[in-house]
Amino acid sequence: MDIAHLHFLVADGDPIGRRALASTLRQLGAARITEMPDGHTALRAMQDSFSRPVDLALIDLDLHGMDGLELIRTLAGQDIQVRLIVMGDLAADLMLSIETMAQAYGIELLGTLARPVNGARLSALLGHYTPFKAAPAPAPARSFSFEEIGAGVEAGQFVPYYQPKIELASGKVQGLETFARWRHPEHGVLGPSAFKAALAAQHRLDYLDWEMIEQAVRDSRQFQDQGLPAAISINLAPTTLAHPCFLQQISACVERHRVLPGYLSFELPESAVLSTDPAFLERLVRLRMLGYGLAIDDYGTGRSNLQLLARVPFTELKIDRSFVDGASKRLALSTVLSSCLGLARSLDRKSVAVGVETRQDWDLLQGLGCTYAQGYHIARPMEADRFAGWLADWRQFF
Ligand code: G
Ligand code: MN
Repeated sequence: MDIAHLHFLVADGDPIGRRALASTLRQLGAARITEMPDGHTALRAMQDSFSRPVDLALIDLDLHGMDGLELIRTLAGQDIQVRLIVMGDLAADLMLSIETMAQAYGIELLGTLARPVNGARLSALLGHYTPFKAAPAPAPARSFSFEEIGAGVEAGQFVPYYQPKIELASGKVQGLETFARWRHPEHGVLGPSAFKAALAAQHRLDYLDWEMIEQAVRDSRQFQDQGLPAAISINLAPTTLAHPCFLQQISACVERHRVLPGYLSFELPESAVLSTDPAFLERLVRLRMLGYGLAIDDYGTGRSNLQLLARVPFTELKIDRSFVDGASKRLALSTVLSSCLGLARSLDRKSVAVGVETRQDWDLLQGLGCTYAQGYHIARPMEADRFAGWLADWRQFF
């Protein structure tokens, strides 16, 4: 990794340690290093709008004046964009909490370093450096009324996009997850943020869910006829599933398209399965008895506990993107991730990591024994008729 173009700040009260660290950085290729002896001068160096901004600050936790923790809080409060590496001699669990704290403040922490600083470890942390992206232009906040959305559904403008789900151990495509997209004649292809809230406000998420189920089951039949992987996961609003006619309707739908229930699985957000409503649980049990799969989506964002989770008849645990994206670089995330995977394993369910965007995260998941992965690293959601072509490309590599 070339670090010659980066501006480093080394903040350390101990002049000997500070000089040693600066010299290690120079050996690794750093050309511009500012050294500061305490928290206040370090803060000023990062606030300085006249000189070149600091890209990466290595700060000692134990700084005089303003210690490392206070410095992190102050940087967050002032919205200063800088990457940090924190140095200290604290126990691993405390370092982990500091990482978590910094992340919660919105400060990008590349990691923590024990003293004396080890050059190889420092070099590995520098490899995690990514420059700040220019803030993307905010999408025009266009929202549509329930009537406009309804007219779009009636006009057949809502279609499922499919994202492949891959078995990590073999690279095989196990199935596809369905995402609703609105092919708007003027505004292009729109995601759920354009229509979900308006449907939810009218308690009519089921209207769109059923539009997606119908098309997904039809596509599953088509994929089977073409010899393609055809297991499909469908995201459902809990109210869609809880509707008294759901089972009858889904049975009619799969019969009409000649698709076996084993090809379908329904995804429900973690918050929904927290329900202790016996009627809802009965519904889930019936679905499983009929052969459908059941996935807990966004796992890790809610507050389900092991006790409750063990009683829900789910087949797959889908781990929320917030614990997956960047886990290979962050100990705090990978710790949570690996505990989610352990939980799935101990309950004898499959695990799915969503939001896998990099090769590094893919490798980490493979090493941790995750069952399946989805994400931009593999494929973006695509239209049904692009799946066969994508699969042919994918199979060239596996
Ligand atoms: O949180 P939820 O699983 O509902 O998010 C689904 C959305 O995330 C979909 O619209 C899909 O297009 C998008 N998505 C799928 N894979 C990735 C990924 O690897 N990274 C990001 N940022 N989004 C993804
Ligand atoms: Mn999902």
